[in-house]
Amino acid sequence: MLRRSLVWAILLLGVAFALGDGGYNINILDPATSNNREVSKLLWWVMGFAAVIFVVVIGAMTYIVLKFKKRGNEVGEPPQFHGNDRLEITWTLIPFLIVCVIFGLTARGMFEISQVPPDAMPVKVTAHLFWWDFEYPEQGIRTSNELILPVNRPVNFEITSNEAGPAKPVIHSFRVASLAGTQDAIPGIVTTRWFKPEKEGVYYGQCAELCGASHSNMRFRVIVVSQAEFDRFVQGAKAFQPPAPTDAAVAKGQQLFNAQCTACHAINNTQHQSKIGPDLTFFGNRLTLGAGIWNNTPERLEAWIKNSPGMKPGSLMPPFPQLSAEDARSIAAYLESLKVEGLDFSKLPKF
Ligand code: HEC
Ligand SMILES: [Cu+2]
Repeated sequence: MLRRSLVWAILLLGVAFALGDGGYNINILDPATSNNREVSKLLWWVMGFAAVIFVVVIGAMTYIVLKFKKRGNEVGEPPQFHGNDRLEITWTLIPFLIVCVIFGLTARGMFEISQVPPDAMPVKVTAHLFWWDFEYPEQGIRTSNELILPVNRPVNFEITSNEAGPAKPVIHSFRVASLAGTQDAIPGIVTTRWFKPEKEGVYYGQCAELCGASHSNMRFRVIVVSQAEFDRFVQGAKAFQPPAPTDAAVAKGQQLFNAQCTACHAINNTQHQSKIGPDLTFFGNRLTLGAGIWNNTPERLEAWIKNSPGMKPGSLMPPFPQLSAEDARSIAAYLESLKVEGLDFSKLPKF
């Protein structure tokens, strides 16, 4: 019985590992920024020392056990001795030197990481229950849950936590395994962190501070694209106009959206600019839904519109049971039609 449950547990764990990251390679040992390279270098140094110490200690133990084991006809206690200055000084000095080397490497890494390049592009990160807001002061645009960045340009993040609605803000933490370590988002305080992404791709981000019922569902993506693609995205976002619907269902969706949803959601260049909920400008280009937890499909979106807290525990978006299935479908169709043509992030590699 026990053995069988063990086998099942191991099997399930294996399956969870195989499926769990949804194709993402969430790994600090595969850094895509100079900062993370510093950190993983340090990790390798410490691992190297640990490996040497392991071999020396286990080797010495094995040697002593074999050399001093009881031989056939020996009786009584073996000869006792006390103290060995040379040995004691050696085993104090070596660890001391190792700690000095690790200290030096750490200090150097911390210094490198703390130097913000002067040409860094500022991005304001605001963590909310349970989603992420990104503002680009230089470009004058805003995105939510998907942060689009140009490759090879340093970015300086100003990170905080706030709620525009009635809920009280709590502490969250900004983390993208391959790009940056963990930086807390604290209400009333702005913390900073910078990095320079070096590889185009979609990176997996996750809140790293227990913040409530949907902490584990508080994810995001960092989408790193070429400078040309980024410029196209900024142009598209600034000039964005919700297309005038030609389809009757989409027109109905737009009307319902403007009546029911714009108290909390903004779309660029319309009079709807609330920041209580995520920005939905060109939602049709989005890869994900619900702060990075599902792929963005019309079916999921429809279900989300009807009952967001039912899909994501603690979601501060109210359910809309009064909307008929058809109404929800037309709102979903309207949101999916909000698109900048020619932008497609779905083909980028995942990290
Ligand atoms: C009271 C404020 C409020 C209203 C009204 C509201 N929402 Fe939301 N909405 C939110 C919040 C808050 C979230 C983020 C929830 C989360 O991910 O935890 C959200 C998330 C979303 C998302 C997911 C965005 C993303 O980046 O993944 C969509 C789509 C959405 N809302 C559509 C709608 C539609 C359509 C309506 C109208 C039928 C609506 N919302 C009404 C507050 C609101
Ligand atoms: Cu959080």
